[in-house]
Amino acid sequence: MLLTKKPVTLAVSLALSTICNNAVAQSASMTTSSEPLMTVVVVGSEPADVDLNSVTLDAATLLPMRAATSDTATLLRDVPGISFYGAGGVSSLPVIRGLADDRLRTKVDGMDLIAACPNHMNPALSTIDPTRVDTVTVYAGVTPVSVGGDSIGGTLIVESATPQFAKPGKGLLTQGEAGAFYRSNGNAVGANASMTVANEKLSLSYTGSIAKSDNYKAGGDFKTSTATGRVGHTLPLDEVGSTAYESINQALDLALRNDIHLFDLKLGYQHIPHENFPNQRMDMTDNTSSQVNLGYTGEYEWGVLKARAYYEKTDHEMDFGDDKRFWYGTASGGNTAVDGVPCSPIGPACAAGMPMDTEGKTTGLSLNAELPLSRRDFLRVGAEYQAYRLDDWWTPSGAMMWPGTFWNINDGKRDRYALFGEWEAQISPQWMSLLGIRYETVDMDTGNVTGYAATNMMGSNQLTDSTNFNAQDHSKTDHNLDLTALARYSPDATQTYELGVAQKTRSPNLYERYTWSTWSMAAVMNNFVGDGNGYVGDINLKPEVARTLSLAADWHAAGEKPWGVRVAPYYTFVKDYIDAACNGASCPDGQFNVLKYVNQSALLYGVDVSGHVLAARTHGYGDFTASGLLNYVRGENRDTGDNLYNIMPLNAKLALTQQLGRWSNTLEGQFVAAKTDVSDVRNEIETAGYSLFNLRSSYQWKQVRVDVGIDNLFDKDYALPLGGAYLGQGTTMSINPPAGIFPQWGTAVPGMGRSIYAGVNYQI
Ligand SMILES: [Cu+2]
Repeated sequence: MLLTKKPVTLAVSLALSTICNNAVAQSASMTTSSEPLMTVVVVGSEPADVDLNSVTLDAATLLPMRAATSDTATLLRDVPGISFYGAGGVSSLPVIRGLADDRLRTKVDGMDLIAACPNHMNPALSTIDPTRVDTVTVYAGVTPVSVGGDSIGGTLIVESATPQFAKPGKGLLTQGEAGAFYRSNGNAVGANASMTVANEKLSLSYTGSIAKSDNYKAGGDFKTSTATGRVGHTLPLDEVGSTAYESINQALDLALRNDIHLFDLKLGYQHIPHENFPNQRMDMTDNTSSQVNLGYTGEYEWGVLKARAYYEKTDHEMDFGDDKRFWYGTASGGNTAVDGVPCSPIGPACAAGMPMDTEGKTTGLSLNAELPLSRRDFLRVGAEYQAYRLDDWWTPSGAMMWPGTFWNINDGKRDRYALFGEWEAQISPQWMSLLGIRYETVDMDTGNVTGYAATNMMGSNQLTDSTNFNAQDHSKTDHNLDLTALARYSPDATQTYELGVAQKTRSPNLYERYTWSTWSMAAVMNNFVGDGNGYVGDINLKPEVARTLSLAADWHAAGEKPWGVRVAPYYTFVKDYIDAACNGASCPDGQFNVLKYVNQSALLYGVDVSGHVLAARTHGYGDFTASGLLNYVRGENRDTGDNLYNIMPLNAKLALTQQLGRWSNTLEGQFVAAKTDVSDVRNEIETAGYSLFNLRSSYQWKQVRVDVGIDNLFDKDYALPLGGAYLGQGTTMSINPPAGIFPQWGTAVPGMGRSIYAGVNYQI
């Protein structure tokens, strides 16, 4: 942890803990006889310094959420300043203070992983199952350069459990756990197991999990107006199409400890047989991620040395899932006529398949040292290298998509070389400072491309576009400089103030620079944000440079009755923010259009407020803690005056938690304002305000833990503010559907209706 030796902010973690229905008081009893499995949050301790620019969720906080979600990103749902772009069931994209996706740095067990898909269906957090996550640290404010790089927003650090070893003289350590869950909405089921065998020097662990779900149902009276069928049966009218998924994760961890040295080798393999996307024109029909991750930590007299080498390979396939194989409704062949009939041969009612393949390879090396220079000064220095290779090709499939293979990205290359230095000083008992500088070179290139055919048939412009693209020099080198300065003042045990300024830089990704086809059918397949539009890249895009001012103040109790309040305003100006502009002569309202990526300038500002208070301490009914969160963010394009896309409207959460011995019960309310500040250029859909209520309970008895809950207690029908456009049913290749056939097509994606869940976890 930076700036503090305490792993967790008391105030924030307590607020989170109570909202997350964490049995705070129990966490101390959940450590094992070997080395601690989880960080302990102790109620009533008074940290002299409070780390305001980061939040850490420990294993005890994360455990109750396993029953409620299979989507690792949503483990962050109670962290101030966080929201989510909706995507597939295990692939949501976290947003920190209005910035998401590649604008955030995400490290999974020290690996910088990159989504290898023109829709970013396989982002870094989707490569690890929630049941394997041991801690998550979120840097929402000014991010130290030692955990940043090639990003302009915050950083997410996700770690699986640290290796366990037997205690000296205690013989072999064997431990493990098994868990299972069921969620009523979508009939989601899952299970996980882990097993560790270790002596004092060697530790071997296996972790496996599976999670699967059918389509979920929306709340209330939501009905799709046309029951476009899926292969074999009609899609029920209250189902949200293309929301089913299945994910299987396995990992083998080997660790070797000798004196001051620790080596850890993690081998991971993920298989997603299918994951459908309600806001994309394609579904993931197969995805594998293979990972080899070797780490070294040495604790020397002069400091700590860490080294890491990793390799990750993604093989990704897309096509139309079952819900996207039929036409929208009766006008184009008819659902009624084909219901129950397999979509073969391809006829007037059925869409041809459109296979799309992506292969991504990431190789990374990092070396860094943490050096205590004196009792006052602490230095971190490091070097990082990351090489990324990407191929994205679409094989012929009939209709207009033939006779050859369409090369969307051919032999894409994106290499990063980084160096950083960071100096932390405890100037006085009250004052701390952090100064950092980071330099990165980003080298990008790609080969020549071809369309399906070397013609411009039916206005596709494939030949013209590819000829223009191939005539240009594709290689680009960016020199990026990040700077951070942070000061923290803690005048006494009840208050802390933090001020941070930073410059952060992100180079465009391969899709932003190198997608080349203006053909609407191809452009709509290049879309990270699920807004229904098509996107075209620009080789000459410049890196985004963000300058941020971030403040935070924390007041908390020093006495018997715990309470805490944290207020954190921020202001970020982004030079050369990569936004979108109309690609053609005009982009009419009320329909999807082809857009191109352009550098413009953007402004984001807002405030996160969080707090908690021990409301009552009763005899017989336990302790009652109230906690709350409020997030406000505003995003503006300063060149056009337009609003930025997918900015979460004002939202708040209030929770009341009862802690009674081994029982913990939480009633939570979530309140979201209407989204009316929408992006004009993208024809972003407005969404109505809504309130959701959730109930959660947990009970821990010896090694058994049970979590039950009801999400969306009143079965509210609501639209996801950041869920994008609903493209989950019917054929999706045409940029705009025939008018009037399927009114739900292109509206906002409905949120999940009531879901009752239960999970059990047994520790061996
Ligand atoms: Cu994909």
